[in-house]
Amino acid sequence: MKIYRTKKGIIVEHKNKFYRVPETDWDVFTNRTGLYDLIADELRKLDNDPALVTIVKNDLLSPIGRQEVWASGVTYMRTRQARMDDAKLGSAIYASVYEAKRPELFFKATAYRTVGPGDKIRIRKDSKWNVPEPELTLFICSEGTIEGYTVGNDVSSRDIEGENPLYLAQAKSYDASAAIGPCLYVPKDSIDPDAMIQLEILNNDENIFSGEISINRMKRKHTELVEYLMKETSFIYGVYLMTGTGIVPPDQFSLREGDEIRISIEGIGTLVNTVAV
Ligand code: DO4
Ligand code: MG
Repeated sequence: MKIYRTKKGIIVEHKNKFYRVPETDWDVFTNRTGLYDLIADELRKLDNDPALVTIVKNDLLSPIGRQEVWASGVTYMRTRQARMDDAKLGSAIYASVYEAKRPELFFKATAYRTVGPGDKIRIRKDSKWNVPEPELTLFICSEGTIEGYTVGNDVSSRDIEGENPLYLAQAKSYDASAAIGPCLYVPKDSIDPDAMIQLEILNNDENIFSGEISINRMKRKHTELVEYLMKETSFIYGVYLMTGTGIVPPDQFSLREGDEIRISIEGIGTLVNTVAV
């Protein structure tokens, strides 16, 4: 099932039918253990309304309430190598964190710094090398269980991080640096372990980069990332966790104002954003 946050309320798509749910608070509706079964049961009392498709098409908001967005780093071999190449002060930390028991986890964005489908994401004015990072993003409820998934974009400044890894927070966290959407995907069981992530970047409707990777290329298990995230930190509304990128554009590529970024993950859908400065 897919849960959409829209300007006209919360809409659930389940088995090709659309339902408007009475609950209006996103966090109350989503932050529950066993979410799929709870919602499937609630839908039995509601009527399918095919007209809701129009709202889902035209009035989508980012699927976030009061949650924080966190992110994982260096979880794919491809990004381990790219970051080792970029690192001006030495590449050892990236090799070591890729192998280490403890994963790299970092705070990415508050809800108000996170944009949704069709919105503009931003690149920093003080950076010359900016890239999208298309990432499977977990939704974890406050009890610590993975209840759903969305598509995430961990927009990053490669030159700022490459200059000094202690600049990571500046390379990663600024206004409109994170995008998630188009929905919260809540499958009955876990997401297909072979699901593909696809990235396409367009400029004036012309494709300027595309890449793809399967989520099965990730070095770590989702539960392992969640275990570390929740060790000493509570998330009273639940939390989003981006799981790292395995698609890295070539070194000469940098995002420009007006570029359109399309990220698709099988089962979830496509997140589309344009770039602003
Ligand atoms: O180590 C820095 C961040 C890595 C990251 O964002 C990623 O691997 O996706
Ligand atoms: Mg990332």
